[in-house]
Amino acid sequence: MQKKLGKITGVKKLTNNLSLPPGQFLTEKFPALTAVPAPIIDIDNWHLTIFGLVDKELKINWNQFMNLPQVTIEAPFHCVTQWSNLNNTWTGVLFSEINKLFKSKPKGKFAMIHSYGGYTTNLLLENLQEDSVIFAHSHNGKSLNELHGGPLRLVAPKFYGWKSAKWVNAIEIMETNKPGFWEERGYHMQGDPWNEERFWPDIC
Ligand SMILES: Nc1nc2c(c(=O)[nH]1)N[C@H]1C(S)=C(S)[C@@H](COP(=O)(O)O)O[C@H]1N2
Ligand SMILES: [Mo]
Repeated sequence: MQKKLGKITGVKKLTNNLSLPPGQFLTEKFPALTAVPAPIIDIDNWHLTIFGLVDKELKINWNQFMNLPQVTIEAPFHCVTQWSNLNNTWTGVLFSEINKLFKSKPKGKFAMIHSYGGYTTNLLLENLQEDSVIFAHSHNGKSLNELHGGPLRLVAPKFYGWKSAKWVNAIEIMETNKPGFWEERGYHMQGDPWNEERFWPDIC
């Protein structure tokens, strides 16, 4: 794996790192959770594809990704199963940076994140564009291991952990908001921990 990094542009700190959303408890642990076994990914064939409602489909390989401007963010992580870990740093490329490489069509308001192995999760495009949303290859200064989503995962710290898709391989820009893997099984379409958006409103 080539480890040449693009220019590191600084450390961002999220506000409210030090408080816990309602119904969460604090842990120092970071359990690895996966709905399906971790996929085996060959870095030489790895791609991040942006498709759907875009002017032109974009396919980035590992070296191209690593040469994009890099940042480290400090962010909390809140799992819907109620554990929160507040002290994490993630290094990688902000979605807003990747967004400079393609143009979504005006009707494209939603995104589906697709992972190697078949996992999916949906987010509003405007939420992906927030400056806390990072495609991370490192956690607390070390390369992500395969259980935590290596080589690359999404981290969307303002949402419950299931939105932070591990092993990402594509971003689909969509006109309508479609449910991903857990959203189809009853998890909330938005997943804001500060509003306790855990499950579909009618089954809470
Ligand atoms: N591809 C994929 N990404 C995933 C999951 C998964 O099952 N598959 N689980 C999600 C859930 S529910 C959580 S809480 C976080 C956990 O991240 P971790 O395993 O690194 O702790 O990953 C999320 N991303
Ligand atoms: Mo989770």
